[in-house]
Amino acid sequence: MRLSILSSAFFAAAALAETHVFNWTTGWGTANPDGTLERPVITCNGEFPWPNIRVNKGDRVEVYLTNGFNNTNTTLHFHGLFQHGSTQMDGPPLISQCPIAPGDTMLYNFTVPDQVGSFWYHSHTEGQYMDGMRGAFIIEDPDMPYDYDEEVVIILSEWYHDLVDELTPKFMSLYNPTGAEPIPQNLLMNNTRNNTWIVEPNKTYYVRLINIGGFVSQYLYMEDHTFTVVAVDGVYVEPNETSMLYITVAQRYDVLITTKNDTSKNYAFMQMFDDTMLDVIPDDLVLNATNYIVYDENADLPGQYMVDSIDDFLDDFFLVPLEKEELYEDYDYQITIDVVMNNLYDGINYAFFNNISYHAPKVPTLGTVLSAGENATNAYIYGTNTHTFVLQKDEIVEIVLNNQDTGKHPFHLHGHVFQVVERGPTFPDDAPEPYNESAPYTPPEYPMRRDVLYVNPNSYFVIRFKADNPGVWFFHCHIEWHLTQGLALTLVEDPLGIQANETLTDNWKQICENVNVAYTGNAAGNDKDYFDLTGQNVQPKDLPAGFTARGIVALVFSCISGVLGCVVIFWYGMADIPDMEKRVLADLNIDERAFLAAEDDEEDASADAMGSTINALSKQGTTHEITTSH
Ligand SMILES: *[C@@H]1O[C@H](CO)[C@@H](O)[C@H](O)[C@H]1NC(C)=O
Ligand SMILES: *[C@@H]1O[C@H](CO)[C@@H](O)[C@H](O)[C@H]1NC(C)=O
Ligand SMILES: *[C@@H]1O[C@H](CO)[C@@H](O)[C@H](O)[C@H]1NC(C)=O
Ligand SMILES: *[C@@H]1O[C@H](CO)[C@@H](O)[C@H](O)[C@H]1NC(C)=O
Ligand SMILES: *[C@@H]1O[C@H](CO)[C@@H](O)[C@H](O)[C@H]1NC(C)=O
Ligand SMILES: *[C@@H]1O[C@H](CO)[C@@H](O)[C@H](O)[C@H]1NC(C)=O
Ligand SMILES: *[C@@H]1O[C@H](CO)[C@@H](O)[C@H](O)[C@H]1NC(C)=O
Ligand SMILES: *[C@@H]1O[C@H](CO)[C@@H](O)[C@H](O)[C@H]1NC(C)=O
Ligand SMILES: *[C@@H]1O[C@H](CO)[C@@H](O)[C@H](O)[C@H]1NC(C)=O
Ligand SMILES: *[C@@H]1O[C@H](CO)[C@@H](O)[C@H](O)[C@H]1NC(C)=O
Ligand SMILES: *[C@@H]1O[C@H](CO)[C@@H](O)[C@H](O)[C@H]1NC(C)=O
Ligand SMILES: *[C@@H]1O[C@H](CO)[C@@H](O)[C@H](O)[C@H]1NC(C)=O
Ligand SMILES: [Cu+2]
Repeated sequence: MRLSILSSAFFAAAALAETHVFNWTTGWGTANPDGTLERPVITCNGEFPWPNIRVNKGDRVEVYLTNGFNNTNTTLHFHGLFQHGSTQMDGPPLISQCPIAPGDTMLYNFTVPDQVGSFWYHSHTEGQYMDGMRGAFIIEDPDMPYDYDEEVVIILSEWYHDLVDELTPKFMSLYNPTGAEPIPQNLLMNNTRNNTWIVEPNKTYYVRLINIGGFVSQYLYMEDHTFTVVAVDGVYVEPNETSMLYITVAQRYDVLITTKNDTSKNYAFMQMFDDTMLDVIPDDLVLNATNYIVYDENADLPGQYMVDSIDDFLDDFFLVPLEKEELYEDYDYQITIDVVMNNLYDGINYAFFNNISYHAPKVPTLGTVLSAGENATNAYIYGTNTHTFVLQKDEIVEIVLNNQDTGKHPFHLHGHVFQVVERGPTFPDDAPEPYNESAPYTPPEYPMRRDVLYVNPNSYFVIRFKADNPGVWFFHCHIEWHLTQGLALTLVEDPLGIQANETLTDNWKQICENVNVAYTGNAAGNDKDYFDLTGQNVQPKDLPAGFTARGIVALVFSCISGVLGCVVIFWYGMADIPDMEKRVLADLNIDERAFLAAEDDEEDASADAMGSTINALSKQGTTHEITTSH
């Protein structure tokens, strides 16, 4: 009797599990989401925006993704999914798959057995998602713990007028030595400005807020309504009511919003840029975007709603998961990484974990895992610039992240949600504080869990997770600009477990062959000797000794103001380096003859202007002595 009940329940569940097939081809079209400029956007089967997807827990998803671009590779990542046993479907190029070449089709085939809630999908290639290749991915819960009347998805993002392909070369340039990120033109809600949400009175809405942006965090607040947070990043939490949310890119907040009984008035739903993340704030940038909660379409629309302070946003650190998971008391393996932004030999500003800026290997890291046999447990074979850590099956891993940068960064771990053990407050620029493990501290009993967590400026966070999901998982800043700068590392979790349980599909291998990328061998593509990394991809060399990042800034200042020509600046301590001038010019790929000619013509003018550069620099606190040459 008992057996038959069990088996019919089993068959009922199996019968209900559906397979959803999507046949998507990328391409270009035009759209005008912010109402101010029609521009090229990435389309899905010729349509923009990309669809929001909805499946049930336990379903299978099969996405045939055809690269319809003629001149660029692509890939697709399903953000927040664990991909148990299917790390090859996770999406990041040269980590868990090869880039999909133009004209080629990859089948993303996976199930969603053990997760519910608000997720999203996006291209994981070259910032493509900021041009529109992204959408919501919702997994319905048959056992939803909260009551509500209706469900609504709201996607949020920033929007640029220029294409990523135009912005990236300007961003990753000698002439942008401080790594200033491009400034977006607008904030969008549901891919539009001034979004109208028509509500019914006296109803509770389950609202999935998903930030599908690539750079800026947003504050969210509503006129005379409150959010009750019930889930973050696919993890239910004890309800927490707040009037203000702070949502970084890639984060999700599921909230309950109860509408009023009275329908006579409409209300504002505000999005506000976290303008501390912007290097400059153009005069015409609308920092506060007004959207509408509409009860009566014939009534007036509200103007901007102002608040006294944005400081009282809900601090996600204090949320308590509904499903209690005790703090992992101790860790087995600790990874400590310092976030640094700095210039290399080519003058470009890169981002680093410790002294490593991520550069992709020649063989996708998963290919190395699956071809290396027993040597897959040795991190060395994955190459220097993939910054790979090998994790043992089921060990408790702690990541300590010290932010030596003055900005906030939202970090994302693929394949897991992690416990948030500690997050430091903002510290001043001149006194950053790393994590001090021996300082007395009582961590939360049931720490918050999520898959994207921001770190405060000049501060730190500490997270823990159990290495119970064999796979190759990327850990990176979700600001696309910073990922381009290399703010990423690779976790190879239980490599022998991956070998035991995962077989590459023929399609996966074909994708590699069609783009001419080997899928066996070490990071350098050597499949004879896994310990010979000759020819691996590495980051540019360091700046010459004595030459500082600030020196690059000063040099570029003097080079880009055309009147001046190029003037070489000698820093204190640099004057006695032989051929400094030649080396710096060569290092920065500046044509020496042009430089010398300009220098002769402009020497006097330069000296004056140099003075002001020096003043500007000394105002910024440099202690170096600066003199011009000759
Ligand atoms: C996907 O669509 C393309 C173009 O419409 C078609 O040629 C292809 O057969 C379809 N593939 C699948 C698996 O349905
Ligand atoms: C949104 O409203 C602003 C003024 O509040 C207006 O300037 C703008 O044109 C509107 N945009 C759209 C897309 O309707
Ligand atoms: C490639 O696609 C772009 C954008 O659609 C188009 O402008 C360009 O002409 C195409 N190039 C070729 C060689 O087809
Ligand atoms: C596509 O990826 C391959 C392999 O990484 C690379 O060699 C090629 O340059 C890429 N194509 C483009 C257009 O970026
Ligand atoms: C997707 O994967 C499942 C499990 O491996 C397999 O049975 C199914 O045939 C795959 N789908 C396609 C279209 O290959
Ligand atoms: C946002 O768009 C989705 C469809 O993509 C729609 O279901 C939802 O109601 C919209 N929400 C608002 C607030 O406009
Ligand atoms: C609000 O809804 C509840 C039931 O959901 C109902 O009992 C109540 O009368 C409604 N109030 C108004 C003012 O519509
Ligand atoms: C609407 O009315 C119901 C009862 O009629 C009450 O319980 C509820 O609190 C009211 N809602 C609001 C937002 O005032
Ligand atoms: C934006 O909103 C904030 C908070 O309500 C307010 O202090 C600020 O003045 C607003 N800025 C503009 C330009 O309206
Ligand atoms: C709600 O959030 C606040 C911090 O914003 C925190 O102090 C409080 O403990 C939280 N309560 C619950 C039940 O999560
Ligand atoms: C692992 O590396 C060692 C040392 O290079 C080599 O002797 C051995 O054959 C390798 N094992 C496999 C399975 O490739
Ligand atoms: C392989 O997967 C099965 C089922 O998910 C699991 O029970 C087993 O432990 C895995 N084996 C390894 C070596 O990870
Ligand atoms: Cu970042």
